[in-house]
Amino acid sequence: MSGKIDIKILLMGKQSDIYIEALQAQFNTVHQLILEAQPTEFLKQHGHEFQVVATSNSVGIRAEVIDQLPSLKLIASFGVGFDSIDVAYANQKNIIVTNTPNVLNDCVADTAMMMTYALSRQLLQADRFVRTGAWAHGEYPLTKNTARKVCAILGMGNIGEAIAKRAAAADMEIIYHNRSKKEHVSYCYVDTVSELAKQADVLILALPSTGQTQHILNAEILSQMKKTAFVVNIARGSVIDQQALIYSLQTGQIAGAGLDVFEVEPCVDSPLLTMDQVILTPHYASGTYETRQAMADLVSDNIKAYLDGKDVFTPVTV
Ligand code: 8YV
Repeated sequence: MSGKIDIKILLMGKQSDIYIEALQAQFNTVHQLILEAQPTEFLKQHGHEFQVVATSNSVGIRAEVIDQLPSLKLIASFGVGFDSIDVAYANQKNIIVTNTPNVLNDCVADTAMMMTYALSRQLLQADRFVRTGAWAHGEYPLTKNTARKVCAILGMGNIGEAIAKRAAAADMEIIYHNRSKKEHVSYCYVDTVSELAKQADVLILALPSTGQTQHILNAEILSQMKKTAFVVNIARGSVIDQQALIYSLQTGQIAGAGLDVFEVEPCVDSPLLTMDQVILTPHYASGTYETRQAMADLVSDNIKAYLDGKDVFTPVTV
């Protein structure tokens, strides 16, 4: 007796060890589709054997694949974002979809603040200044405060709130824009994205990727920002027009950017790579052992709840 739950789970795409091991610790069979030499043929022959799919926001699952899984009842995803999952199609077929919200709020908010501090204080440039020996020839130029600067948050969901809490502790002035004003938060609501961007010293994007948020930060809005302002994106690459952002950085329309997410990932070839005033991280905002373990555990908990006939913990509907 292994003590594991007797179920066959189909795992989509390439996933991290921490996620695979968490599933394997709980469930008897975790079948990794990526290990199949002929995945399409495999799905044709065995697709009907799976009631549960595990995936992630980076891999997702589209309608065409859902159609190859006629017994599918649950899609459990690792990640808060679900833009890569055909949720509407799944829901229409009475397939439950779950994500992993909240357990990653602290980590993602920390990343946004880390970038805010690092941009204002030119952390990476100052580090290079010491390493290259430039310090021997004089002092590092002065940098900027974060305290008493305007932290403008676009998207006041759970992650936006976690960022605001940290920015408030850093003595920043917080303003935000969201689809609707949040009655339970006391920060100053700004009616339009354009007004938010104009007032920002740091503009932090913390909103989901949807049809409505695609390129919400575009050339026109970037051109209205302060020349001293920074843009921080811990949301999705799609929410910024990356070409327009590159242009605004090249022409000094804004002072710098901290980007954890990109229009095309992995980001391996872009003018951004050689810009000194830009901080680039590899979509790792939720990437700590603790948070990724909590995300993996929440995927397992959702699967177990479904198998026990209970309500799943974190369902997604559109
Ligand atoms: C990913 C993320 O989960 O949660 C999200 O939506 O973007 C990240 O936390 C992570 O990259 C694993 O896919």
